[in-house]
Amino acid sequence: MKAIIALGSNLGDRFNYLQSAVEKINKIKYVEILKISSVYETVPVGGPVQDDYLNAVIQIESKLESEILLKQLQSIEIELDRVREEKWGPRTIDLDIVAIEDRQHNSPNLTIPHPLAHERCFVLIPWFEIDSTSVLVNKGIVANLISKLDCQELRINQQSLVNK
Ligand code: A4P
Ligand code: MG
Repeated sequence: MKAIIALGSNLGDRFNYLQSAVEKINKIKYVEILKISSVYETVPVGGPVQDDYLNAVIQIESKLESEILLKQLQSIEIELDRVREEKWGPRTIDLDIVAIEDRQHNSPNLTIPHPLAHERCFVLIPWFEIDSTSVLVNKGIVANLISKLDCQELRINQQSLVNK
């Protein structure tokens, strides 16, 4: 299955955390990275006053069951110094499953698609960049969702993530 994973960091060496996450995701058994977006500098949405984020999106091919994929991503978050203090608070790395093809999943641990993806420029713009025809199940074409939002504040960062 093809899945979209959103990466975010606003604490410490933000680019390095994103790059390390890419490398660790690529090492998960039965997961292969297919596409990587640019890195975007973004203003925090919600939560306490906090520093700006670097955000990116990757497309992966995953043969894992979705809850197992989530567990793998959460263990990478822990390896990369993630401490859960407050909801939407600053974090070294956040790895969210945005979508898995046109699948829907609702369990106490996992909601797919991610319930806020449709209203977040920092998810939709990098997703559109790597797949301009993408569709968010129940919400519509990503390009149309973007046209309803004000995404002016996103800035492309000059550093690029590499798949190694
Ligand atoms: N969970 C449920 N569905 C999913 C999913 N599709 N992917 C559960 C990942 N996790 C999912 O997440 C809390 C719980 O959500 C997990 O235990 C998992 O079982 P968390 O990562 O521990 O906590 P969180 O990230 O603080 O909460 P949440 O609701 O995931 O927040 P978001 O939606 O990730 O928002 N502004 C900018 N500019 N850029 C950002 O990246 N990120 C956030 C966090 C807020 N503002 C931001 C950004
Ligand atoms: Mg999260």
